[in-house]
Amino acid sequence: MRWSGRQFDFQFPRPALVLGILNVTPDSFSDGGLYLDPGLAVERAHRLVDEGADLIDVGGESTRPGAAPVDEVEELARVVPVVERLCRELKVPVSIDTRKASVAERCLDLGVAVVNDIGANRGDPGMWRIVARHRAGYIAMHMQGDPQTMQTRPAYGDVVDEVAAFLEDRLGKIEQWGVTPDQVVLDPGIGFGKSLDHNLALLAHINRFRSLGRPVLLGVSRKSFLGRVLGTVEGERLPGALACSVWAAAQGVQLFRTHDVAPTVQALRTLEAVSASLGPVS
Ligand code: HH2
Repeated sequence: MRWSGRQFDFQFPRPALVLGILNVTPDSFSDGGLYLDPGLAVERAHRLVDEGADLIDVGGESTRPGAAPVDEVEELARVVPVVERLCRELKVPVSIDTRKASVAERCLDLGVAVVNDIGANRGDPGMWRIVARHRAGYIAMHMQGDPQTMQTRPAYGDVVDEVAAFLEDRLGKIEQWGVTPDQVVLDPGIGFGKSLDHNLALLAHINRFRSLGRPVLLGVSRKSFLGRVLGTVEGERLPGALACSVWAAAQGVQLFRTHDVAPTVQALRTLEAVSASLGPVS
């Protein structure tokens, strides 16, 4: 299997890929307000690459539960100065975390390689047309509802079946708009319209998503469900996130989106070293 787009071509099997998170927002749940200054944001991205990030995922709109929506002008004002520099300076591909086709298009014009679309359940195919035209990578994530309301009363019959069926359906629709499967990564959207039990069930059955034939991405970094499992506050969720990531990597998940690049890379490389020794002992 491969994941390829305009400036990148990742062939699997290979060591798991790590996306370093860079939120240039005032209100992201973890790093909100830290990187509003483009200079600090660029510096942070360089640090994440030094720590082993394979891609940098830039976001200009928080999608934490209850976050206020941001208009296109504001989102562009936040991301463009940072994306412009990162596309020139970084050796790794840059991804833009946006639900807006217009923001994706502007960033693709600046050299971004991947669109991370947490709103893959949109009715508007404009995003897919743009991704197809630029031959960009595309991350399609499942979300029930929208960030304003998604945690009010998330409900499913069977969460694993429904999320898998949704992602399969998206894959088909995306293809109809000219995006080829090798451009696409699928993400069950941990924490997006899901209760604690829904998140745990998705993690427990994460290997189910591999049967869709595309690489799978997991985003658990610092999320509140970890706090509910352990009673930990936002700054203390790294061990829980690493446990989930190692579990998922052992089930075959290939991409991890994280604020904590160095520890995540170390955990994944350790797992991979152990896995490489499976088989008869000499
Ligand atoms: N989670 C967040 C944002 N974007 N994209 C994908 N593909 N998968 C995820 O799980 C995911 C995502 C939420 O985390 P964060 O960016 O840290 O927070 P905020 O939305 O508040 O900026």
